[in-house]
Amino acid sequence: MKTKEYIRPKSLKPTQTHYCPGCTHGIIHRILAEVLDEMNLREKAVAVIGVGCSCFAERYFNFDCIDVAHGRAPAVATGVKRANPNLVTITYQGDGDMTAIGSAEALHAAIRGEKITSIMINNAIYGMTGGQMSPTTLIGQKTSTSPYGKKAEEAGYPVRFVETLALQEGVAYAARTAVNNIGNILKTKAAIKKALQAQIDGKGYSIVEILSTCPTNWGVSPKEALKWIEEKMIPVFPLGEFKEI
Ligand SMILES: Cc1ncc(C[n+]2csc(CCOP(=O)(O)OP(=O)(O)O)c2C)c(N)n1
Ligand code: SF4
Repeated sequence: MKTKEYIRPKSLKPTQTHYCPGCTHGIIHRILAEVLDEMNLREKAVAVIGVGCSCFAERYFNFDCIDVAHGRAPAVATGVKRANPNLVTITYQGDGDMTAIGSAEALHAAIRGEKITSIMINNAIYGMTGGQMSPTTLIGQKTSTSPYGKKAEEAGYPVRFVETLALQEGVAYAARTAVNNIGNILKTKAAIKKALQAQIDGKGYSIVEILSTCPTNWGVSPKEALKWIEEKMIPVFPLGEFKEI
């Protein structure tokens, strides 16, 4: 029988994470760590980490990290990159962090064509604070602040943020992927590589939005959460590359 040895990427620390069972934040951490190792970027990388369930990511990543206030990651990343253009600067943000309080910051970083890369973890909810409605919450989805289901006439439609950013001239690469199965995990890895390469080549802003689970606040099992991405999220948030220059 063929076996594969699990080797921890150098860009991840040998420690446990605090994420709930079935949360795919951890898978995305590993993908990013593998990419940084494979592209030999560990010593050049700076992750600017937003507020949300991933706010402790600096305990797990084995490269430089900065924790910043809610929504402000693109501004801090801009400062880091402009101060030292040789660094590879990555924002790691939830959908609440990026499309609610940080929407203006992200949009303007894209408009300015900042040579930074954003990774947005879209789990259609505010995970850390107990499952409140986010701009990405689906129509009809029950959350702690929409207990009868989100209504478009009250709260608006789920925001397709990465498509909006892709329209901006300063954007070099924009994609949406998911981590609900092996094929999509591999596509996520490829998209992160392309996004970082666009930054390294000085082409402009790059973003990968990743559909991710929150079984705890969706009220489903880890296995059902993977199905939930497939059946409920992907029809609303289509996967694909929206821009590549
Ligand atoms: C200015 C500000 N407003 C609100 C909060 C409270 N807060 C902390 S995390 C969070 C939600 C984060 O959700 P998301 O970005 O989707 O990440 P997730 O936890 O789902 O990974 C909120 C509202 C805060 N810390 N600062
Ligand atoms: S609350 Fe949701 S996003 Fe946060 S760690 Fe748990 S499953 Fe993950």
